[in-house]
Amino acid sequence: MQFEQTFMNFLMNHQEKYNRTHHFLILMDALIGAAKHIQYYYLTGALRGHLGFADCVNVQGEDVMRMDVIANEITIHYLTTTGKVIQAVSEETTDIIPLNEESGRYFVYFDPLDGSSNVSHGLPVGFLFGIAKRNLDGPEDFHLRAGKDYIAAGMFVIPTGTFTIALKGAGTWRFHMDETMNYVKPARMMLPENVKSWELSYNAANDYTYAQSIQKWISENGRKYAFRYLGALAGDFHRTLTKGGMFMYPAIINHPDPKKNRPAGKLRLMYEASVVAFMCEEAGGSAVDEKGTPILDIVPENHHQRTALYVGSKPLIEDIANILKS
Ligand code: AFP
Repeated sequence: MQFEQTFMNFLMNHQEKYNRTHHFLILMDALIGAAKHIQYYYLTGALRGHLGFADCVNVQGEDVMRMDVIANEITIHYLTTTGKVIQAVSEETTDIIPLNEESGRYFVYFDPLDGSSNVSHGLPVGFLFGIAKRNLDGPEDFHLRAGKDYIAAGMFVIPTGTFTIALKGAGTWRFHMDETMNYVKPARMMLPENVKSWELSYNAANDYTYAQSIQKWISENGRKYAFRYLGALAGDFHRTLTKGGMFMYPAIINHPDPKKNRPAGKLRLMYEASVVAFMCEEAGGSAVDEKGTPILDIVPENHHQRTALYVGSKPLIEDIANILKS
C-alpha cells in the first residue's frame, strides 16, 4: 500500500524545524476544515440548488452568488473556533471582522470563493487566504499589513482538491486531496525557467482597453506563448505556477465607456493580488502593479483596495515593469 505524507504532518515538521508554536497548526487546521466544507457544498451545489444568485450585491458592487454567502459563513465559523484570529478581512464582508482582538495571534485576509462567474457552470473556483502575525514586540496598532509582512499565503482550487501554500522563507508547496479527503504528497513549486512551457493568461476581451504600452507589449510578445484564461484567479494562477509565464489583470484605462474604466485595477490587493504574489515570490517569480511597483511592497490604505496585477516568471515581470516605469 502507498502512503503519502499529509499536509498537517508536513506542517508539524516545519514548525518543529523552525522552533515555531502550535498556534499556527490550529489556524491551518481550521482553514483546511473550511476548504473541505466549501468543496462539499460546491460539489453538491447543483443538486441542492446552491449555484444560483443570492439576490444581493457585495461591497464591490457585484451580484453575490449563494455559494459566496455559504463559503463566507463557513470560513468565518472555522476562524472563530480557533480563538487565534485577531481580525479577518473577507471579500464578501464590508467591514473588518473583529474576532479575538485581545489575545488573537493572526490577521487573516481571504476570498472565500474566488471566480464567482464560474459557479453557475460548476467550473473551478478558488479559496484564497493570506496570514499576518500580531506585533509580538510591542502594542498592536491593527494596521493593514502589506504582502511582505504576511507569514503565509495559499489557495485551494475547488473542486479539484488541489491546495498550494507558501510559508515565509520556506517555499511554495502543492498538495493533493487523497481518498480520505486529506491533503497529501507535498511537492515544492518553482516556476519553470524553460520558456517553452510558459503561458500568458489575461482577459483578451479587454486588451484594447489597456495602456498603449501594454497593448504594444501584447502585440510584440503575445504569440510567443500559449494562451489560457479560466476567469478565476486561483485557477489561472495555478497554471502560471506550474507552467511559468504570466497572469495579468492590467488597469482598464481606454474603455470606450469611461464608466467601465478601472484605473486602479480590478483585483483586490489584500486577499487576491498579495496572496498570489507571495506564493509566486516564494516559487522564484515576482509580481508588480500598474506602476511597476512590487505588489508585496504596497501598504493597503483600505481593506478592499484594488490593484492592477502582473504576476509570474521574473524575466517577463521585469520586462513589463520596465515598460510600466518608463
Ligand atoms: P470574484 O468572483 O471573486 O470577484 O473573482 C473574480 C476575479 O476577481 C478573479 O478571480 C478573476 O481573475 C477576475 O475577477 C476575472 O475577471 P473578468 O471576468 O473581468 O475577466
